[in-house]
Amino acid sequence: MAIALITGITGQDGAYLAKHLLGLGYKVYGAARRNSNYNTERLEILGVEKDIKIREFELLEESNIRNVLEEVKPDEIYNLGAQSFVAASFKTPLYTSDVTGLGVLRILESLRSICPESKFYQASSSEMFGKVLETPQNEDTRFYPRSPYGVAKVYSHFITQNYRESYDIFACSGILFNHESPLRGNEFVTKKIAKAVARIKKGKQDQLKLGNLEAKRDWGFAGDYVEAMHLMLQANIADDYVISTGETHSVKEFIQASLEVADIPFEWEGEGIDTCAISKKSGKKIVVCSEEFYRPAEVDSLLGDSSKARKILGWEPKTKFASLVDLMVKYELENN
Ligand code: NAP
Ligand code: F7E
Repeated sequence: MAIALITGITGQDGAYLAKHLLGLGYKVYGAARRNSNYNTERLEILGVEKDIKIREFELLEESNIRNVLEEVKPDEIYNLGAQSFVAASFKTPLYTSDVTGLGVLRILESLRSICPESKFYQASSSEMFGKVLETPQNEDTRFYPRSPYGVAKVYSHFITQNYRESYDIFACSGILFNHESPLRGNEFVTKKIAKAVARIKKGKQDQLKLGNLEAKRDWGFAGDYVEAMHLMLQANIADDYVISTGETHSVKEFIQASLEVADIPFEWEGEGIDTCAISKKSGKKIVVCSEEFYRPAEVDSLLGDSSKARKILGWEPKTKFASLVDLMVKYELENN
C-alpha cells in the first residue's frame, strides 16, 4: 500500500486530496500544526477523518519535520501547508515568507537526507504571475508577483525546481489557479460571497461588503484540482504544470451569478468603489464596496492555459464557472 503524507491536511485542498488518495487505496498521513485542538472539520464533512493518521507538523520547525519523515517514510509528499491568504500576507510578510517560502526548503532538506526516493509535490500558485506579462499564462510565462505571498511562492517554486535539478529528487510544482469549494476558508472572496448571499436570502444579513469587484480570476473546483496533484506524481518525469479552467470571470460576475442562483432580484448602480447592488424587493443596498478590502497591490486578471497538463497528464477540469457558483451557493442555502 503506497503511503502519502499531506501537509496542510486541515485546509481545503488537504481534505479533498486525502479523500481522493484514500479512494485510490493509499495509506494517508495528515500533517497538522498543533493548535488547542486540530481543526478536522473539513475532514469530517468529507467523512474521512477517521481514516487519516494525523501527525504533529510545523513548517517553521525543521526538527519536527525530520521526525515526521523519519517515522512515516512516505512514498509521496504533498506540501499544501502555507499561510495562503494573500491579503494577510501584506500584514505578516515575514511570517508568510517563513512559512510559505522557507517552509518548503525545510521539507526538501529533510527529504534529501531522510527519504530521497519520496516524490514531492509543491503547491505553487497563479499568484506568481501577478501583474501578468502575457495572457493566457502557461508554464513559460515569466513571474511578476504582487504580494509577499506571491513572492514567497516564487521562492518555493524555484527551490523545488533547484532540488529536482541538483539532487535528482522527483519534485513537481502544480501552478494552480484559484480553486474553490464549499470547504473554502471564509475569508476568500467566493466563500464570502456564497455565504453572504445565502444569509441575505434568509434574512440573516443585510449587506455584503467587499473590495475590488473588477478583479478577474480563473476559478475552478478544488475537487477537480487535487486529481491533477496526484497525476503529476505518477508521470514518468518530474515537471511543473499549470492547472486552470481556461475561463476568467470578475468578482462582480461571481456576485451576479450567486444572486441569480439564490433568486434575489437586484440591479447594479455606480462604478469603481461606488458600485453597489440594490435589491429590487427592498430597494436597499445589498452589496457595497469598502476601502478596507482593497489590497496595496492587486492582481487584476488571471487566465490559465493548462494544455500541457491536459496533454501529458490527461487531466481536465470537470466543473466550470456556472456549476461552481451553483454548488457553492446551494451548499450555503442548505447548510448555512
Ligand atoms: P488553506 O485552506 O488555507 O490551507 C492551508 C493549510 O496550511 C492549513 O491546513 C493550515 O493549517 C496549514 N498551515 C498554515 N500554516 C502552517 C504552519 N506554520 N505549519 C504547518 N501547517 C500550516 O489552503 P488551500 O486553499 O487548501 O491551499 C492549499 C495550498 O495550495 C496552499 O499552499 C496554497 O497556498 C496553495 N494554493 C491554493 C490555491 C487555491 O486557490 N486554493 C491556488 C494555488 C495555490 P491550520 O488549519 O492550522 O491553519
Ligand atoms: O481574492 C478580490 C481580491 O482572496 C480574489 C488564494 O487561494 O488564490 C487565492 O488568492 C480576488 C482578489 O483569492 C474581496 O482583491 C474583492 O482580487 O479570494 P481571494 P486570491 O487573492 O486570488 C491564489 C491562486 C492563491 O494561491 C491563494 O492562496 O477578489 N476581492 N473583495 C476580495 N477578496 C477577498 N478575500 N475579500 C473581499 O472582500
